[in-house]
Amino acid sequence: MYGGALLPSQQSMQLQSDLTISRKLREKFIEAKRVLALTGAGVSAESGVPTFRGGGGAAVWKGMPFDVISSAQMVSRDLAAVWEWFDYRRRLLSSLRPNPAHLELASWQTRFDDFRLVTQNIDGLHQLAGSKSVVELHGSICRARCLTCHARQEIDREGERSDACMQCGDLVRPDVVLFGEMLPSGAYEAAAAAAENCDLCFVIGTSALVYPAAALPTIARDAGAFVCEVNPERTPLSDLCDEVLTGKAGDVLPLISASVGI
Ligand code: BJW
Ligand code: ZN
Repeated sequence: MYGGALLPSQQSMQLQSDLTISRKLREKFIEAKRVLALTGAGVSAESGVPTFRGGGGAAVWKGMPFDVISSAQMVSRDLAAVWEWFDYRRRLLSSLRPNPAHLELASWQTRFDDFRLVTQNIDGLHQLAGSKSVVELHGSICRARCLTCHARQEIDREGERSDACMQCGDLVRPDVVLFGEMLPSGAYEAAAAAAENCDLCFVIGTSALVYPAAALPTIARDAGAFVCEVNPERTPLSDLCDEVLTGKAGDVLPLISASVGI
């Protein structure tokens, strides 16, 4: 049992910050059976992973906007440059650790009957925090994929990687979803099914600009779920959400749990 019963007089709960968790969200959090959390780059920001957009600008690598270097066209045109960009980021990641937001989400997987964590992040920090069965919509920076036979191979976070496929010897590319590419087979379908079936949906640390991931909260809302956004900034989804918690994920997610006494 979770010690989360609400007292009738409690309409909402003011926590040790300006943040107020509504009574409705607390009730949903206690009662929900099927919960979906969609995460984006903001959830890893407090671990030191740069976001793509925000602060009035977008990520740039050697003068190239990230949507140019992280594009399908660039894989065809200059695979070496694409690898240089991903190798740089993988090395940067090797010293970074999960933050309280990743850890809180990992603890939620045992709290609900059915908890689905769907991430747009490729950094593997959810898994390092202990989350299992994470749906990775945009792939992983810790895998490579063969250009010819599509076989996947793991890349050591800290070590060297091979340029060649272990199955057929052809060149490999990062196993990530670049602009204009399809999502991995089954990943979006699994995420959309979770959105259609959830009682409660959290949208955490995403600008909600990239599709089809950005469509998931709308699917959940249309199917009757309570949708809660956690982000220091407003996004195009804010207006459709039942609750918007303005703040950093590493502060807000532990406060949600604390508001129901766990
Ligand atoms: C905090 C915080 C803290 C800060 N706590 N929060 C429909 C309409 C229009 C276009 C399309 C459409 N459907 C498809 C498209 C095309 C395209 C698309 O969406 N384009 C839009 C940009 C217009 N989509 C695609 O191409 C997708 N493929 C596809 O649809 O296939 C079908 C198809 C194929 C061919 C033709 C047509 C259709 C694939 C998208 C792949 C995205 N890939 C990237 C790069 C991955 C590799 C790499 O890492 O380099 O994935 S792009 C980049 O954006 C990355 C992210 O996963 C993704 C989302 O970004 P995210 O996570 O939201 O991060 P930010 O930086 O944008 O936001 C951070 C947020 O955190 C901010 O809100 C901050 O406020 C917040 N924050 N600190 C909480 N502490
Ligand atoms: Zn191969």
